[in-house]
Amino acid sequence: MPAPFPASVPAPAKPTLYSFRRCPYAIRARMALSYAGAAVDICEVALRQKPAALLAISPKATVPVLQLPSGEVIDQSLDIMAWALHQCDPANWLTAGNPTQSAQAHRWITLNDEVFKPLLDHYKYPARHPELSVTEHHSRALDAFIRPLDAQLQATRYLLGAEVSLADVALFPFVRQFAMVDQQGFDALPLPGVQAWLAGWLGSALFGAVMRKPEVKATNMP
Ligand SMILES: N[C@@H](CCC(=O)N[C@@H](CS)C(=O)NCC(=O)O)C(=O)O
Repeated sequence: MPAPFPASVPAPAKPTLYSFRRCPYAIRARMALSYAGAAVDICEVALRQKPAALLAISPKATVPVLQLPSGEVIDQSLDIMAWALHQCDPANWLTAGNPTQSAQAHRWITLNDEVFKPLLDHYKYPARHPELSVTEHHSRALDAFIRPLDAQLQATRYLLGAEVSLADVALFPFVRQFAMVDQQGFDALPLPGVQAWLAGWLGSALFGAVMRKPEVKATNMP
């Protein structure tokens, strides 16, 4: 639930998104905000040195966090996506009016966030999880998530059918990370549905726009 500002933090004139460029949660939030045409200032955060303003409005200190002029703080990526799509959803990513599709989207997102994300972290950082080999971590992520995803994406172009939905946008940044751990190995796997779907997202104008590097501010070097 959006929380009101602590009294000491002034509300910004424009919505401000505290973000980290490569973070999959932040990517999904920026995708939805950009698609919705929401005018947002992006504040790129160094995760090792988070700004005091972010810590003041969201002590849990994860990104993304959206700070609104109204005095609300939205500090979960899915809530930021929902906020954006309630402003404007021209292609009906929310599948409004279709409860079956909404339930399917919810199931995919839960599987991603609660099952796949921990397995992805184990695969990315096997030294922190030495109970299994990297190959075993890879297999677990494949079996629990990537293969079911591939089966769906061989059957339908997007996760819920012929059209893009919230689920596609919420999931692909995590699959991107999985692929990037061993790109050649990923490309060689028999996953035509996931590979084509991921390539489509990575080549999209929307993704290109949200991954643009933040401008480096000019300094007064002598
Ligand atoms: N449930 C949160 C998770 C966000 C999250 O874990 N973000 C990571 C970056 S990818 C983070 O900020 N971690 C805190 C840190 O690294 O200090 C959401 O959906 O927004």
